[in-house]
Amino acid sequence: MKLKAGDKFERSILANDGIAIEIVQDDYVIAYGNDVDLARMKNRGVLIASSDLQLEKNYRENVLHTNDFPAKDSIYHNYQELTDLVKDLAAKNSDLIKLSSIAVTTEKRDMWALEITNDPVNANQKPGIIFMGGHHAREHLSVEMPLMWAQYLVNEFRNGNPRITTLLNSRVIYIIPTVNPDGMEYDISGAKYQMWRKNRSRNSDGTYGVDLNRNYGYQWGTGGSSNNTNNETYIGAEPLSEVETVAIKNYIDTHSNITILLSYHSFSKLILYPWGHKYDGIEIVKDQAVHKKMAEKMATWNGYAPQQSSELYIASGDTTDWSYGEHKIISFTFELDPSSSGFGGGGFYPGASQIQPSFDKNLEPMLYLTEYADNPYRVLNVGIGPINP
Ligand code: 0X9
Ligand code: ZN
Repeated sequence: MKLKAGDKFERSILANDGIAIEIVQDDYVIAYGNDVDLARMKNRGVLIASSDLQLEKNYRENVLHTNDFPAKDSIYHNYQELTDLVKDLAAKNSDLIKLSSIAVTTEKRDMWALEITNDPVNANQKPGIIFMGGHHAREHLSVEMPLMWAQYLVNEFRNGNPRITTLLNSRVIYIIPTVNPDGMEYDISGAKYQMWRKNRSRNSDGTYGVDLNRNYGYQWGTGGSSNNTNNETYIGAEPLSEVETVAIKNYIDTHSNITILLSYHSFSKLILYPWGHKYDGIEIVKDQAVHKKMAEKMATWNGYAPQQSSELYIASGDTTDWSYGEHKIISFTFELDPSSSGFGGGGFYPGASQIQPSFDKNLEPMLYLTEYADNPYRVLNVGIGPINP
């Protein structure tokens, strides 16, 4: 649906009403809504159009598959393929990768974490950085990025790439390809994409799903999220009510060497950083400066727009407000390609051709963040200093 909203304040009012905003334009936003959402928005007087023709066209083109990606998107990994890939990669590179299951989801799927370094025994003493994808079920491109990153690191290390050798000798890279295994499977479970966002928890009233990016425990439920179990941005019964978010929390809590976090989402081509739950910037001046400087630097490589999360709209309980708020980890959300769902953009389902270009443009940002994991504040010194082993 197309909804009237001319600034971050008007967008936040919609976010407060449980709407998951996907595209922000100067005077309107696009969001996906069910009939109840549509009626509510009509009542509010903000409904411009109930559908987006291009979106519907994309949707129709993706029909006629069963329990897997449609043929044209088969290069994307379903859960079994993802599991096979990480197990195989870890088995063949046991000197570099430790694979662990950090939780078992409601539907009994393992949530995989890879720990990649050239010195697994002393991993915890090395500066760490964490990459994750797939918080939102339909954002499949966000799962491919961390998967490709893991493979890239191993391949380039084996090829003797000196930059990667230095990185794996001096850093530990934690990769959680999907935070929402149940949701990603559900999204491809029918004859067409389900356009699903949340996980697959059974709520007390029989509805399904909690928005994992509203369920973290920092300033949880303070805005831009919904108490309504049916809504896209349902916060859950309490902070960290979900096995998936608890798994991430425990993993980060117990890896105090992690200094930087990147959570992949899609889409809109943005680089976001805290705060998301309020309009104020980060109070600690040097932390605000590091986020801003890093975001702006990364934007020169991937062409995404760097900004504070709440410039988009207020949202509380997201990953990065928690990881920064709780642990002072320098934290980013990337909203990957495409920029829109219109004019062949593809929205959540941009197709196979988008995977490699998205990885290529985000490779330098990932390398950059990893290099600075020893001390992100180094970016505040002029120039890019040498890597600190
Ligand atoms: O709303 C979200 O969870 C993220 N966007 S998405 O389209 N992938 O759902 C953005 C979260 C960024 N945080 C804030 N805007 N506070
Ligand atoms: Zn998302």
